[in-house]
Amino acid sequence: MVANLPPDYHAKEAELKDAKTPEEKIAILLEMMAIMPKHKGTEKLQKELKSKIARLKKEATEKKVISRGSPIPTIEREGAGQVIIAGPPNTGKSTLLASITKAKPDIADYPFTTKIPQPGMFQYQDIQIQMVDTPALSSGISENWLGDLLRKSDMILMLLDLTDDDILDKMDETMNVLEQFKIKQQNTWEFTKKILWVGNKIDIPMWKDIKNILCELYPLDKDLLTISAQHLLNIDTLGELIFKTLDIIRVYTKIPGKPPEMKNPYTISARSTLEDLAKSIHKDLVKTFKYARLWKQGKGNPIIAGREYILEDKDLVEIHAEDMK
Ligand SMILES: Nc1nc2c(ncn2[C@@H]2O[C@H](COP(=O)(O)OP(=O)(O)O)[C@@H](O)[C@H]2O)c(=O)[nH]1
Ligand SMILES: [Mg+2]
Repeated sequence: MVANLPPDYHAKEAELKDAKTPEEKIAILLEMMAIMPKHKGTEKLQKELKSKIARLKKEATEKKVISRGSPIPTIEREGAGQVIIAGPPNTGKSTLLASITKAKPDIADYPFTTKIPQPGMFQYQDIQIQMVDTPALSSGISENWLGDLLRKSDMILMLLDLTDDDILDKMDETMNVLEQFKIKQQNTWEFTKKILWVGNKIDIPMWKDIKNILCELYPLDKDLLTISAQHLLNIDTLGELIFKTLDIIRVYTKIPGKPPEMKNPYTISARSTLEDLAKSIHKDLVKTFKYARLWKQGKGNPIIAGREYILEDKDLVEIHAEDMK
């Protein structure tokens, strides 16, 4: 029996007795780990809890193969792209969604607050990007639908907590789940999805030390954007990097003889041609397309461009089509 454990800890212990599923038990045990003071006197207890969690995770994974019937959450894609905010527990995923969109997810200082995915729209300059908050990536707890959601998305925003002493364990676990979901190849740093790596909570000074520890083991040095979701630090850069990672461009259009439509640009994959643009405007336009007058951003005179012309961000396009009558 360890003396001097905080009352919260004992409350969780009581909760644990009532928990039924391995998932519930793991969530409570992780909370107990978080609450427990970390010193010599609690080392044995920490070990016990860790091995209990490991056992339950194994049990949960085995059970998952046969459990069926619960509704599978899916999120319909909206806007210029779908970005899934993923990561270990308590890294600030829900805080980020609440900070940059109008969505109101639950936020709490204990793990596994978020149980189902929740979308919100992020306004980046003149386009809207869909951000989806998700439950933590955790082996034994993460369900297959989360893997589906990640694989179907346009990109993953992997949010890490740069104030977490256990960041290496969390990364290890995250990598395992990504492998299980077939998003990461085993023993390589290769992913089948575009991932933007983001370190959160840089309003707390210790972040630099933890970032160094992280970068010693993972090739993230140049690729890790550091932010504070709570204090809105580096959010402009986050927007730019999301836009860049989505690998899309904006194209404004105008109808001959009318002023340009500069409010609602089309968003299409980078390196798309005028023909691709025509396709996304209307299927008939692909057949009737003759040429386009095209203005480069900041240049006064239009150029005349054909189907194969490769578009760039912020091009303004006036399509001329054959009369089908
Ligand atoms: N200091 C600090 N705390 C944060 C920041 N972002 C989130 N948190 C806190 O971290 C805890 C977990 O946040 P939450 O958004 O629920 O994390 P999630 O489990 O990843 O969704 C909460 O207590 C938040 O207030 C941040 O930028 N700075
Ligand atoms: Mg959450």
